[in-house]
Amino acid sequence: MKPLKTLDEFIIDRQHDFPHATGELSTLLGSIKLAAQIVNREINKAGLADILGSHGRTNVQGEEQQKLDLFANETFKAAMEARDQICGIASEEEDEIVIFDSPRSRRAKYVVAMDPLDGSSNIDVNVSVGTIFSIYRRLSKPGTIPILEDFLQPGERQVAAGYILYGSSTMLVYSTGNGVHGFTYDPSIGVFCLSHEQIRIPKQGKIYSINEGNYLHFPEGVKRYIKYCQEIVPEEGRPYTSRYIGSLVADIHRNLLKGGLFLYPSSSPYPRGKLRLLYECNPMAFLAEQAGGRATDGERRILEIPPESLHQRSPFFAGSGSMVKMLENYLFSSE
Ligand code: P6P
Repeated sequence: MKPLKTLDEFIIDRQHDFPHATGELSTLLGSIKLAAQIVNREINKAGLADILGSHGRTNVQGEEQQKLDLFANETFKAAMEARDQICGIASEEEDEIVIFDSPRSRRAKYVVAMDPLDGSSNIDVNVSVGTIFSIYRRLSKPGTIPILEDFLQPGERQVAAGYILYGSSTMLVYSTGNGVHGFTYDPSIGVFCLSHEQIRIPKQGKIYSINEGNYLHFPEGVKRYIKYCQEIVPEEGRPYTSRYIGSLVADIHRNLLKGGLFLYPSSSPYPRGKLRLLYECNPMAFLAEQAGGRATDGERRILEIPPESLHQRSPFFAGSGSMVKMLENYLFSSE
């Protein structure tokens, strides 16, 4: 039997990878783990408790807020604020940055961008949903309150990023820049156990993930790539398989493990793409690259895009390196 290692033990082990680590990042990851356990419990009983359905308000995205969206947002905020390791948060559910103004929080050196419950429209039909988080060192001086610029950093400056997938089992997957590691939650003992150490995405996959309902709106290069995936070329493993859950964390997680390419292009409904740069594209791009894959907006490496606003959107293509390369050939070719 493989030795059992919990998330806490792994974080402490890996903390020694950072000679100057003072434990703050480890404590912050611990608060995210705690919030994930609480949100997981609510999601698992959502079908029973009166917590399903819309809250009757819309968020800054103009999307109807589900009750669990707000529960998850408040839970992650409270858990992270309590540990005094971050001075503020940007959240999909918050119009502006949330400042933690206690003397201890002001001294904290990290900020977090998060999507507290991504894919929440799937909750009512029991499809996997997820939490996505992205951690940066603040640029402003400790001892002051955070400023917008602390959050508008390119993704390559992330200190850590990860997601929690509330699926058939609940998993926490994260990277601090030394590979991607996955932990599966055992609710009977209340711990996340190391189950996927050093996740590496296959260089070439046979899965493409895209909402083909928007096909008519896609850029020509994307349309040609989709046709490439569908061509019958058995010696190259084509046609590929189309797999699209409509929940970013679930689609990315499957492709990380099996290989594949996730595509959310710009389209007329979403001229700059649908996915948000700060708390969806950047953390997922960080993980894809840390697992040996790639992530682009079709022109630039996602992690190099300089953010201009908290909730800006971006076209997003991420996954197996060879598949991203093939897509780029179609995006850059003119015929
Ligand atoms: P569409 C969920 O609403 C989400 O933000 C992501 O989780 C998911 O990848 C995407 O939108 C799905 O969008 O337009 O295909 O329903």
